[in-house]
Amino acid sequence: QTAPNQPIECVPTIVVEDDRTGLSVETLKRAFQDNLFYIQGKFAKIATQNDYYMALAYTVRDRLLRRWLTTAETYTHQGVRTVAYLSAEFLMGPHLGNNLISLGIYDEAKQAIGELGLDFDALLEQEEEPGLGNGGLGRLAACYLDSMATLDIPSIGYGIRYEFGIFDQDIRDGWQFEITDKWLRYGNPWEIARPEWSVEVKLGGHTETYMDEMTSRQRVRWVPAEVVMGIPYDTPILGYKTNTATTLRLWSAAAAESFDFAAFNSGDYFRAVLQKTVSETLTKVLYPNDESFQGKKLRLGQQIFFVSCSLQDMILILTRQGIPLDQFHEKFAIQLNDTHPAIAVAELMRLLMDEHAFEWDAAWSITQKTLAYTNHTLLPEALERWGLGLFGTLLPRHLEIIYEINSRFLEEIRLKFPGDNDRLNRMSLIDEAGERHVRMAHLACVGSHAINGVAALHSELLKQDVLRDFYELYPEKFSNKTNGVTPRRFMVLSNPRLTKLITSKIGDGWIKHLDDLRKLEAFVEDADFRQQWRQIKFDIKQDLADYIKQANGIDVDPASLFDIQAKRIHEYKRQHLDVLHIITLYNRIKANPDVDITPRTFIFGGKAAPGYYMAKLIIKLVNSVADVVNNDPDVRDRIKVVFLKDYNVKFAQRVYPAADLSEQISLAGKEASGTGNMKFSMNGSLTIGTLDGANVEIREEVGAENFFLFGLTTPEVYALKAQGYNPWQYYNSNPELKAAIDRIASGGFSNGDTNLFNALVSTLLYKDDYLLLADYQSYVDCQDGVSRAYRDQDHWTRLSILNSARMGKFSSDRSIREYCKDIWHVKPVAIELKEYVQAGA
Ligand code: B1H
Repeated sequence: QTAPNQPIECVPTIVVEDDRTGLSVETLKRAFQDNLFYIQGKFAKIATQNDYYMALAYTVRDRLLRRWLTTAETYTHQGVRTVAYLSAEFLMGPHLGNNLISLGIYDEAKQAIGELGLDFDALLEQEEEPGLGNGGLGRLAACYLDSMATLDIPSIGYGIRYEFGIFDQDIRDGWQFEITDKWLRYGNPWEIARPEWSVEVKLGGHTETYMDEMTSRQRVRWVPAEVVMGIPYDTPILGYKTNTATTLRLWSAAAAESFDFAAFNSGDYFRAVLQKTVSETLTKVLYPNDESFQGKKLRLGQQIFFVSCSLQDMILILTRQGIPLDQFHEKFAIQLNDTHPAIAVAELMRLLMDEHAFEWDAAWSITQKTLAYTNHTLLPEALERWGLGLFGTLLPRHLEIIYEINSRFLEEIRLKFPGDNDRLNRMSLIDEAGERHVRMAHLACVGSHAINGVAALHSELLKQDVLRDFYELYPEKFSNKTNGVTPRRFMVLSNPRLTKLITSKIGDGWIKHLDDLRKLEAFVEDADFRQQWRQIKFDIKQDLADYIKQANGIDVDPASLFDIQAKRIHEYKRQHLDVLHIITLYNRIKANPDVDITPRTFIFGGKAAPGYYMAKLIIKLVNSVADVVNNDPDVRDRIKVVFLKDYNVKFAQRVYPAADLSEQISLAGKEASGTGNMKFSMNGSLTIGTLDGANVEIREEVGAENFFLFGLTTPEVYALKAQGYNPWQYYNSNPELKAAIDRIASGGFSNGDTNLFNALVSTLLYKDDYLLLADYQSYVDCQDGVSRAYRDQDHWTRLSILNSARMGKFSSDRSIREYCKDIWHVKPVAIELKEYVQAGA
């Protein structure tokens, strides 16, 4: 080391870390200041919070570029087998915190920012999250990208770069109010546009046959009415403590430069330029309807757009690597995230045949070997079916191909089930009843080699019910892949305090091997450990209470039981059953103000589809009940009701760790899996739930004695409906139920207005498709058990610890390993970082 004050001679012995790669606190500080100056172009004295956020984001991005580029280069050189995950939604949540954790520099960055006199948490909070999804399905895609990168699985996520993601939710006078999500307003530091890799997508027009001179065969040419350009935007997906950084490639629509110059030539320059906005409309906005199908032409346009872009991109990748196209299925395993990308079956056929001169049989073999389909719902209203008129207008060539697939497919069924015409009608890709439709789930089943559901129960119901005919024809295609969630985001990032405690006891191996959480069971009898666990939960609840005070102006007691239902608002999820329980407690208090009640805070969060009236009315009901209950002196603060507005990923990360009780109360047989159920439980929440979706497996893992079960089973639901369900019977014979419904109907939460909730009340009394009334008593009894259990805090803490300890199965790493082994046959590829070349060397 050179002594101070001495002149430095020739070669300095102090090696300065590179400002774009160094990981020490000092270097991070310098890099941050550099970026503020050179990227944001600001002196600190006029920099905004967003400038600071951007400076930090670029500092982090710089540090993952080496891994990202090296990963891409390695995959290209080695021509590795790659998973292509096709999804109309990727609900990524904020990137900054997650990348800091994956890089292993969270604490260093926090210190650096702190030493610069800035509030690190406020900078993280500043990030506008990319809300490019509705709920569970989109978030699952994001968790799977995290796990694939963490497990070093060569993979690429393909989707749509919506200019407006899921709307922001405001609550005004108790009603949901939608605000456009301008997430790109201040720029997105995580993406890199790659306009040089743009592709073109055709829409509309007609087809014609022609004689191919080269092969002397008849071929088909599609003459489109419109061509749209797809521009890829790439976002790095860094795995946790690994060198692998894969890519999320999202397509943005733009006008094709080369097209429709007829307008230019005719001198109508203005109209030609205006035409551009039509193309750009395609990726403007995410459809906000979770689990309800709307046959909109623009939506079908979005689907073909991102699917065609992605498939063409894969062909280009193959070409660049010098791999012949007949090996497409060896290079790529494509997973279809529900039927939203199912048009890939026809589009891959079209690309191979019309654009690359493959014959039908060869193209079909490649298509089937490449594609696999995940079903995410049993709800009939969510199944995609496109009217033939609309479909043929937008995709004339695809419709021809689908007809051809169908005629060959029906022939196959005729051979296997001679004379079974009903079966033919049920299975046809075309629904002939009424206006004719293309059935996208059937297309996906026929065109894929693998079909899976997302939880054990759901996969069974698929085989017995919705896809029964397909199961009978192709039993070997079916399997279950129970969903999982990433513990990096939903434990390490969102619950640092619990993470630290867990790691202090069992080391940090659990973050990559979640089964290791079982080691916590050894500490359940350690009173000191339980005390620390309880204290952490309390502190987190206190933080949420502070937030609620500031956001909703409601005082809540962190010692009360935090009972949370956070998810999309949907009748089948039964938020209003939760409300009936609250009203029941309220009625008990009104009947006897001194009744002994375990103090509870009921917290709701979730968005309703803008056109889903009943869901919006449920939000209004929650807020109306909150107004009455929270302000009634008889209640004496023993129960509180809170609706947290604008529930999104960022907010969810704050909510899961604060729950004592997680509400998973869908009608049995309706929730395909659920993933919030897993996130709550991992963070030490207990669950009250039905035997639905992944609840079944969660209960198996944590033990029946550690799970609050209620309600009808799926077979009981079927039986009750078959026998003729009559909600009045429950209403008339159950005084507490009747009183709860009557209080709503009589205007008890609407200042005497008996009209406001009429739609809700009469739906319950006259239809009740989701059997709230049938499950009511069982639910309330179970909740009474919850209240008793919570009174023994030490016992409750044991259950809480056991819930976390036994959640290993629900890591998305486990799910991805199963997909890799059973469906994709893709193996990990280690990424080796080469040494940087020293400057001047
Ligand atoms: C799920 C959807 C969904 N299932 C259509 N289906 C959509 C369907 O915009 N659309 O048209 C959007 C979303 N989402 C959810 O998937 C299930 O309800 C959950 O139970 C499941 O956990 C999740 C992930 O598998």
